[in-house]
Amino acid sequence: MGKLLGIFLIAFALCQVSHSERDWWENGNFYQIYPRSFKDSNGDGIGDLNGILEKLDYVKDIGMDGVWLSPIFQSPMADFGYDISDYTKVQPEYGTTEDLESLIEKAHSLGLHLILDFVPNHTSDEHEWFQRSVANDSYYRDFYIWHDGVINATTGERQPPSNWISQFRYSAWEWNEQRQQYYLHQFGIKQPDLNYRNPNVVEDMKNVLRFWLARGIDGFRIDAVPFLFEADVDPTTGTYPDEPVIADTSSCPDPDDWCHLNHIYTNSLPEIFDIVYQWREVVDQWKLEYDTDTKVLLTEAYTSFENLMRMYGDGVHNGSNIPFNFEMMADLNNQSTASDYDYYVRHWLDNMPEGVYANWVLGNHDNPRLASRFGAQRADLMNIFLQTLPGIAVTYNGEEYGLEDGYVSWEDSVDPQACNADPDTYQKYSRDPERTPFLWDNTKNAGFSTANRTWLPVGQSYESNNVQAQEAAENSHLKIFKKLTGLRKSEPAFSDGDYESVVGDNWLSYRRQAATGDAYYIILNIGNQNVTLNFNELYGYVSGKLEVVASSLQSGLENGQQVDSDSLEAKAYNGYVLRLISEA
Ligand SMILES: *[C@@H]1O[C@H](CO)[C@@H](O)[C@H](O)[C@H]1NC(C)=O
Ligand SMILES: *[C@@H]1O[C@H](CO)[C@@H](O)[C@H](O)[C@H]1NC(C)=O
Ligand SMILES: *[C@@H]1O[C@H](CO)[C@@H](O)[C@H](O)[C@H]1NC(C)=O
Ligand SMILES: *[C@@H]1O[C@H](CO)[C@@H](O)[C@H](O)[C@H]1NC(C)=O
Ligand SMILES: *[C@@H]1O[C@H](CO)[C@@H](O)[C@H](O)[C@H]1NC(C)=O
Ligand SMILES: *[C@@H]1O[C@H](CO)[C@@H](O)[C@H](O)[C@H]1NC(C)=O
Ligand SMILES: CC(=O)N[C@H]1CO[C@H](CO)[C@@H](O)[C@@H]1O
Repeated sequence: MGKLLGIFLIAFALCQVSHSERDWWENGNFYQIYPRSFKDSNGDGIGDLNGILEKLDYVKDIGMDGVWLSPIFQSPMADFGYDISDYTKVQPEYGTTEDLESLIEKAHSLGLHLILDFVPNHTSDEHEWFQRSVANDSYYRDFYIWHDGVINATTGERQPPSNWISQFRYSAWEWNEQRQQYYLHQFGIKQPDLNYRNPNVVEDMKNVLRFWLARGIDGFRIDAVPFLFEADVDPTTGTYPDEPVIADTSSCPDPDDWCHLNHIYTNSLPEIFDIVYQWREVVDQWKLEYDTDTKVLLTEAYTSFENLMRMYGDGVHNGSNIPFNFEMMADLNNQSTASDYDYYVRHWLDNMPEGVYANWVLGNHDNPRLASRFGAQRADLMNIFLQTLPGIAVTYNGEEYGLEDGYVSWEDSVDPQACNADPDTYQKYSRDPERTPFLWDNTKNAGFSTANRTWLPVGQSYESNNVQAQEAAENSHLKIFKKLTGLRKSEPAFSDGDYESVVGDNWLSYRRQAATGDAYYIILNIGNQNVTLNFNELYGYVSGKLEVVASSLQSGLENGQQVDSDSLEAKAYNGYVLRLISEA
């Protein structure tokens, strides 16, 4: 009796601590909505903000805490909204600022937090700032990176100030007739780079953050952080330093390709950290001043692991709350082994600084959907993995119900990366398949839109497999997902527990155990063979029965069912979440 009471008291005390100190985003579930494809409310074939508003209950229902929207700002759409012409206006096809305000209000009424995509690496050339900079308007003159160019000693002709190449091929410098100077564009010609060495640019971009904070937004997902700074003019030469050609040009022989150069002067410069720390100060300051919920920063940076860790903060300054962890998305594939899975979990957990949260991203709008990358049989396994790791889980819309990539013909392709290729090769480059419309139900266009033509085709059959059907089914990918997000909310083992793993040939098992002693056991059979596992051997002291808490759709097991801990059959491609039942 005395012993039991003691355990109860300890458990109670720990629960109190963990629940009162847990901020909304810590160990939270984040959902990426691709607004063009989520839900169309006005029948023009393009998803919009009011469509998202209609479906926000669904987002809440699947267990999300935060939602980030891919760009919705005013844009000529040369790059689907990554080319912004006004940071403080909503692109009309998505709605109005008032629609966004209604969406924020509805999100807050549901306890959801809404995050906007912030694209600071460049503006559109149609942005008023650029127009004024071209006109040599004094305040805007140095908002972008301008240079006279250099005179070629041999030809006597003017040429760009350095050999820098755009990500979209060819020189990153474009001559402007009106201003009679070159401007820098690390991406498209229509996307001039802002000059972050100009304090007015830094301040005006902070004002963009404040503009949306004042409208209640809960944070920002910051795009392309490594591209924010380039080396400054070399005072001895008066021009910019050339970047060296890569050592082994056989991997990228074309001198017009971005990959041909080693980007030591245009990528991941040390200055990028300071600007992220400054943005964090802006959002932290806002919270203090207006006593709001915590505002968060999510950062997108394809850079070195060391740089990602530094993005969190440098011990003096805090930085990104969630420096996106793309390691698994980039490096796990159909051939990965169980030890690869385990490696990427430990790599982050073991190296992140004190007092921060890990985060895991398995999919986004730039990569094939999980069910297509790892096989539909592994759709639940990947979600079990994501939802049972310590830290923050980020889900790309559709992955929760095992959505696969849609088919998009050459004629229907719209992604510039696909259109720059040809009918034979476009599928290798196209990101359209992972951007096809959401499958809500079995009505016209899967309930996405009433239009006769949608911006991308629906892309797959949806008559029997859609959100509504999965909600009605006795079991489904969606129901499994909801079970998992529910566990994260209710069980300290998932919100606070440690990670202890055992790696087999083609299976990974780990235990999540809270300080209270509550534990869950996960098995991921990644391989194509059934295996029988003995928990008593794997975890030493376990013996008795295990209860199935959740498992892949095709496992043949029901939640609540009991299995023997000394001979558990884990089927090929299946994932399992189990709990030990004490012996009676
Ligand atoms: C000068 O122009 C020639 C001819 O276009 C070119 O081959 C050479 O690389 C240029 N020199 C420099 C220093 O860029
Ligand atoms: C832009 O303004 C600066 C400073 O007033 C001046 O030196 C320069 O000649 C102007 N350029 C053009 C193209 O008008
Ligand atoms: C950084 O964040 C930690 C944890 O929230 C906090 O205690 C600390 O005061 C912050 N530091 C700064 C410089 O804001
Ligand atoms: C991955 O493996 C699964 C299972 O073997 C298979 O169904 C799927 O087609 C594979 N996917 C890819 C992209 O290779
Ligand atoms: C859609 O197509 C149907 C049948 O061709 C036509 O009657 C209807 O007017 C069209 N609707 C729109 C919005 O174009
Ligand atoms: C795994 O076991 C199931 C039955 O439990 C069986 O249908 C299936 O063929 C087995 N798979 C392999 C690869 O042996
Ligand atoms: C990482 C990255 O490249 N982010 C965006 C920066 O801007 C370009 C051009 O608009 C986009 O294509 C990228 O997605």
